[in-house]
Amino acid sequence: DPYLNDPKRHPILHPSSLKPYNAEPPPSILVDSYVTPNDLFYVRNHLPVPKVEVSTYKLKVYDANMKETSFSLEDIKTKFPKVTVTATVMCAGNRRGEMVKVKPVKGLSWGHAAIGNATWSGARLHEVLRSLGIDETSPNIEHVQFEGLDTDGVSVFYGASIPIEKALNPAGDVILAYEMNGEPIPRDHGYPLRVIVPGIVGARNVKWLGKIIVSKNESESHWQQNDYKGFSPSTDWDTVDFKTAPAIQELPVISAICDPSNSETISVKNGKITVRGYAWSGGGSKIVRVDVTGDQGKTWQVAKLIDEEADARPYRHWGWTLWTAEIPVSSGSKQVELWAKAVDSNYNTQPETFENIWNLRGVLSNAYHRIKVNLKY
Ligand code: MTE
Ligand code: MO
Repeated sequence: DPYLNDPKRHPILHPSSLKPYNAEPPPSILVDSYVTPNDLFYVRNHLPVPKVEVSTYKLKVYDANMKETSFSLEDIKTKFPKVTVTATVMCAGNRRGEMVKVKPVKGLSWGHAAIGNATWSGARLHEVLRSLGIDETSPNIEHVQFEGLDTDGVSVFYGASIPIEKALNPAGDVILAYEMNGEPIPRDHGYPLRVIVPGIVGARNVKWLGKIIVSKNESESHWQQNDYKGFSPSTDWDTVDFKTAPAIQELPVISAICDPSNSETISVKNGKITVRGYAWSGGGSKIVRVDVTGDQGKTWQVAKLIDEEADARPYRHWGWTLWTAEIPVSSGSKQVELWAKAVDSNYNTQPETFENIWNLRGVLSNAYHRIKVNLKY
């Protein structure tokens, strides 16, 4: 069993698959702290967790001529300044469980906690690349490919790529991270080194980083080419052509209600209930507003944003925004339906329903979040 060496996991995590291991925490945990604790952070593995010995670990970096340079973990820690970036990582399949209600899709049935926010410390990718003479003037480079050390035991390794523009941009804040929330990165999250690509879909944040390849082409991996892409609601498995769609990079704006949870019974105080959740947008966009309604959109309450990144510069809002809203409820009502939607700094907002964003892989599932709760007085 190749999964025998997988690490122990926190019992509170709710698995959607055991081999490979995929799990998310109860959503209410997400709003308890700005930074998600390491052992409660969702886990998305496609393969067994590799057992990496730091003493023999090497990161191999290849330039466009396939010239190899290798770095030990110590090299990455000592040859480059250590920086810390707060960034949210979200799976493209977060909230897929809601899209499935329109029509079945292929993919793990995630709730709304396949997302987490952490501080990541490590070396800046652009400094590592520049130390090898790779920069904006290098010919024939358009992508930076990452390969994980996790393998199916035969020939397949996890891989993904990002555009060179993101990788070389100092304000892109891409880092080769060896710490998560001030601790060595846990095994499930990429020990000893993973790339953190802020604002970009989780799938490109490659864990257990083994190789970096600067190249003309995108990664050839299954997960870059034939997965993690969006399609029209009318595209089905007979008509889908993965070559026609771009790989997901920056994610669209999303939000979710984490407390209360669906069908929970909560207390009404002074005619109001308190609702808490998260909001986030890809590409470094800031969350500027979250609207919540308890009457199907007749009236919207503007949530109070707990903006821990208030001083982040434009296009560099990598961390999520937690929020809280007070929603009036009509006296005596026994149940209320709550909807939440966020607005980002591009004034993009979430679609109302899943019908017209449905896609066969169930990705980019960011329609209004809707729950029903029971009221007690
Ligand atoms: N990196 C490797 N090497 N193997 C993987 O299976 N999964 C990706 C990404 N990086 C994956 C990987 C996906 S799809 C997501 S959503 C994130 O890691 C999940 O990161 P986490 O498990 O630390 O939450
Ligand atoms: Mo993912």
